Amino acid sequence: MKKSSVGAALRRRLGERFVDGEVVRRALALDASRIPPAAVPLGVVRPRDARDVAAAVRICADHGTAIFPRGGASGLTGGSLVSRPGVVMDFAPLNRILRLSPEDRTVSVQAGVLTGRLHEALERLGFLYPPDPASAAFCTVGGNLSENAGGLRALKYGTTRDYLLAATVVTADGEILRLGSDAHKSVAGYDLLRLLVGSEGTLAIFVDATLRFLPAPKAVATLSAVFADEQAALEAALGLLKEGLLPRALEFVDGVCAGAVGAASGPFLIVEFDGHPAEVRAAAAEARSTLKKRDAVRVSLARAPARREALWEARRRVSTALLKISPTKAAEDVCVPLSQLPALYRALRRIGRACGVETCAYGHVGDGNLHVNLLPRPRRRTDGAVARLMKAALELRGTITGEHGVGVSKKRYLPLETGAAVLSLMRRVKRLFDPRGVLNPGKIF
Ligand code: LAC
Ligand code: ZN
Repeated sequence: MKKSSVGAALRRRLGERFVDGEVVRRALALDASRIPPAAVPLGVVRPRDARDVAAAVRICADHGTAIFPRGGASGLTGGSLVSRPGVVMDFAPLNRILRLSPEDRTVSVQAGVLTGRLHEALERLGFLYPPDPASAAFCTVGGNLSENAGGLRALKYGTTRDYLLAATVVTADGEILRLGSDAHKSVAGYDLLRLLVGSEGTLAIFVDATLRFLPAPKAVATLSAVFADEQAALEAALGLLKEGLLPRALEFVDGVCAGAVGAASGPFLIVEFDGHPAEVRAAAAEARSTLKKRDAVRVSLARAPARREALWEARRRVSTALLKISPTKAAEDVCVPLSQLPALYRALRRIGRACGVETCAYGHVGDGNLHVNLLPRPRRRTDGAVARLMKAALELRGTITGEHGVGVSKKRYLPLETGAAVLSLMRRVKRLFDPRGVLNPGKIF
């Protein structure tokens, strides 16, 4: 079959669920990474169900045409970027919550459901779906699964992977598979489901998923603590964990990032506890005294929901607010063992000075995960500084990415972390799942 006929074949099979107007094609070539797309896609598939996904994949595979699955496109490493000519598969129409079972503590959702909508649906019934990426208002469950999204509550509750029980996926040859089971535990054979989680759309496409959830905690308390300098804030964060406290969120925002969102006059921590009211009260009191002992300039307890919301809203906004300061910023996502966080922050400052780049950082310090941003002056590049940062994270026994994935932007650093033998095994897994290389090509490798 000729390449030029792929659009016609998709149109024949999908009718109006295949669109190829220029405005749509151009808009859907991009994602939040702001990496320039390599091509404008030749069309966009808007599937109605798993059969549409499978049919479109089969047609594309027969033509050797690349497919770029797309959820909220909020990824920061180019996961849904159109990185060569091909077709975008837009999951926006697959946005239904299919089944919510309080008895089973499970919910089945289509891949295009917004994570924030899932939160709301469960909260209304007194439940909690813990994974909470900062982009929850506009990212999707399918995207979260593809990237194994972490977010603001991973310290206590883990990441997206820990809540997935089963999924319907479409393979590279257009087969529809059901992986996992609705039971909360299963060790039946290889855990293919979790191999797909975080595989960035390169092994198979998530169409729907069954997730487990928890009862909502009865109480939540949120503290913010402002510090005179960043090292003091990081040491205080580690101090809380050393005391044996387990906040559900332990977030750090340095002075530059705090200024960008107008939240505080210096670096600050957000510490949030949940659980039984008495337990939460005790933990918050202990955290408050630890923070004060560890040089916090000011500690406040956000009691009113509006105050808590304002704090979290500012925190969620850091990434986009930094774009206003530096539209060409590099947004990195290194993660190190907890004990190495202060060393990582020192390395970051050193790298910034050596490379003449302004640096700042914020993020999930309870997980050792810093979102380092490099803010170059106009027309200056950040590559040298990024390479040094990756090396520093690896030397500190960490990883090049804690939650944003490799995508396009970290490909060149992946071999430094894995080594040749592990990378070669990963490539063989990719070939086994996708011999023709049509699923989200140009990502990870
Ligand atoms: C955050 C995103 C960038 O935590 O991961 O804000
Ligand atoms: Zn994050």
